[in-house]
Amino acid sequence: SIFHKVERLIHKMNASNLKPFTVLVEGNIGSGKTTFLEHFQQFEDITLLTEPVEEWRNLKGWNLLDLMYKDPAKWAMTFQAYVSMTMLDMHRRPTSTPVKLMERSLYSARYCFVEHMMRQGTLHPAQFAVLDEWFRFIQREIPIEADLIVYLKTTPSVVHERIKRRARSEEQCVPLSYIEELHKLHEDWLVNRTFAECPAPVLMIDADLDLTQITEEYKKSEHQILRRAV
Ligand code: DGT
Repeated sequence: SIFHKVERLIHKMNASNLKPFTVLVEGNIGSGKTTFLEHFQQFEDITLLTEPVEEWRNLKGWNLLDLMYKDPAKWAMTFQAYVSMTMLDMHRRPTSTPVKLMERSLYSARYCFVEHMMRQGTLHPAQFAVLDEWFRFIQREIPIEADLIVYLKTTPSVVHERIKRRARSEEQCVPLSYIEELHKLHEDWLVNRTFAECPAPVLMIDADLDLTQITEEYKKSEHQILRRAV
């Protein structure tokens, strides 16, 4: 009936005006962020936003991820500029569900990846300054919601093995030392809180377990993520 149609429309409008409970899923390369998101596919109250890696691998035919790994000094700036844009797009994307689950964020791009490239000297200090100003500007001017961070904590050697096994072509020459550095930056940001602002409470999950056991571990976080959905 027309009444039900109007009611449904009003419900939809209300839902789109409400801010969803926003969860950022963070963790080292290969820590299982995608698998974690897939686990929550079964719940209809959750919108899943997986990381736009495919967009990074194909921008008008250009594979920015590959260019960045092959010649970081030349391409890091371009790559990070595009990562920021695609991340901001995800942060801003409206959702009609009460919960929004996002793979990574502008924060890990800045506090882990850009931070590492700056410390390594891969980014020139002037390039770093531009990216950092963009980050500060966005933080100041655009509301970025974050209510909970799920940190998939791993041991560097464990994820290094996984990365080799999954054999994403661009990542074939990723050394263990790089994974260790990224691990330290995640820890400093989310656990030790030494250099960067942490935008939400952190729920830590042991993500070293292999696929057959990890579901149990994931289930432990369902309560915290879904209680906002009712
Ligand atoms: P998962 O599901 O935990 O295995 O996650 P991955 O490994 O598919 O996703 P992620 O974000 O850890 O790594 C994506 C690739 O992009 C990886 O080769 C690292 C590279 N990368 C370089 N700079 C950035 C950045 O600023 N942000 C992100 N997310 N990735 C970056």
